[in-house]
Amino acid sequence: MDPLKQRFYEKASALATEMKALLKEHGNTKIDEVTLSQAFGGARGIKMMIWETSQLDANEGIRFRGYSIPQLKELLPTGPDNEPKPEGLFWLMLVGEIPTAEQVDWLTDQLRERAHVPAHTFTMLDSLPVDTHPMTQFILAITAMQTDSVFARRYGEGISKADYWDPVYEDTLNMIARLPRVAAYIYRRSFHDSKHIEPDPQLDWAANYAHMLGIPDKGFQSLMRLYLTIHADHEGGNASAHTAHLVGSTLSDPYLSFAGGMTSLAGPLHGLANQEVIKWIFEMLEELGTRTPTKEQIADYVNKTLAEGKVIPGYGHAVLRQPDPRFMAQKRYAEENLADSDIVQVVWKVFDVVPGILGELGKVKNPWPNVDAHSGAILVHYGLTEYSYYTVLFGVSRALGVLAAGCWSRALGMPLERPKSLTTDWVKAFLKKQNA
Ligand code: HAX
Repeated sequence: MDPLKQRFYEKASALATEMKALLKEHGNTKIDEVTLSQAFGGARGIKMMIWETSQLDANEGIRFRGYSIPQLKELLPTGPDNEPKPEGLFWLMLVGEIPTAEQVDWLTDQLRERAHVPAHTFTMLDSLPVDTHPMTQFILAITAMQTDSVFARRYGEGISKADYWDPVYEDTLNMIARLPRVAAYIYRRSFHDSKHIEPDPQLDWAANYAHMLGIPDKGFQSLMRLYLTIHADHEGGNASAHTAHLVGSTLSDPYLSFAGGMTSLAGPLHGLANQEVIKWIFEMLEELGTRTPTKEQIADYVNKTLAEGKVIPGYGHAVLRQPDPRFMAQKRYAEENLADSDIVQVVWKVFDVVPGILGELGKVKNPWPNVDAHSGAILVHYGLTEYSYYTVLFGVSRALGVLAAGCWSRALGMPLERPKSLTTDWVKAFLKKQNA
């Protein structure tokens, strides 16, 4: 057994035993109450799922296995540039331990060895209209690779429940290894006349993805290490993670459950917001006829967007109530590396203007920027201007979290997810009875 798999098995076996004892003793303990507003309002805040890899605090933001993003920057093994390698975060999320540089190097090698994408995936992609949205291509490519699912094969052969975690681990590593290749292929066929770039075996996972996208700048490799780390996980309740979790609970294999998660990420209220932000900024600059708008001009444009009944993309969050630390991490990166960029400065001015305006509306619970408010401007700076591609980058990163969490779900024997739905008539009858 490989060293990561061995460690995961030890950790998961211990927690599975602990979980059984905990449920035996405290299984009927109430941890929440549900209001009608929550039932009608997108299940906000209801505690109903176990997700080991990360947890979100409304004010502090995300913590991966207890570590904040600034702590990860200090603790995780880095590339030559001082940005953490996402492989290290995956290790941390999977086994709850900060890996050594040697362990991360081992994982990078593993991913390199497992990176072969079945040829029919590319044939399938090439059969699609070239202007198919990159997220649609990404979802189809993940689904096409499902032919290689070790879990699906072993389930078909008849596997014991106790062993589900093993082929799920194999699918997880294989998929993480393959996604950059597939994602880069989609980018090059969509925007660079299918001039594909072979992987570079000298590079780590994130830098190799940057290389295959065709942006040779070392700064872009560095950005990709940061980007693919900070987008990896945001506890279990967000739409993409929750969808992957739900689909996986049916014992659909990791390819299908991850593809399901990506269909959620492709929505504009979720991951697609990263393309919407830069689209909104470009449209604003075009309408104003300048690349250096004043704060007053931006405020007028924000008010116009709101008056048209639209949301300001990149602002607001279902859980967070402070500027997203993932936004702040990107701002820190931009301040250190590209403070002179026009487009980055527009993002910072938008940050100065929007929270005040949204706050004055009185209904927006969180007027602060989320992760998607900053990423596009940095990508534009490095020449990745085709914003319809941005959510694919997010998806490659999100694989690290939801697939690690999927390993835990199968190792802990999590059952089919099946919450209860109600009709409005049921609610009315319930209230009538209450008030009788
Ligand atoms: N601009 C304008 N209005 C906003 C707003 C924004 N950025 N954020 C929230 N509101 C509005 C809501 O539309 C809602 O209005 P109505 O009552 O008229 O329907 C009201 O404020 C209350 O909403 P909320 O409780 O503060 O926010 P929700 O939990 O319902 O929604 C969203 C959270 C992220 C969906 C929301 O803030 C939004 O639409 N933001 C813009 C899109 C965006 O940036 N999405 C990415 C979020 C992060 C993420 O998942 N990234 O992948």
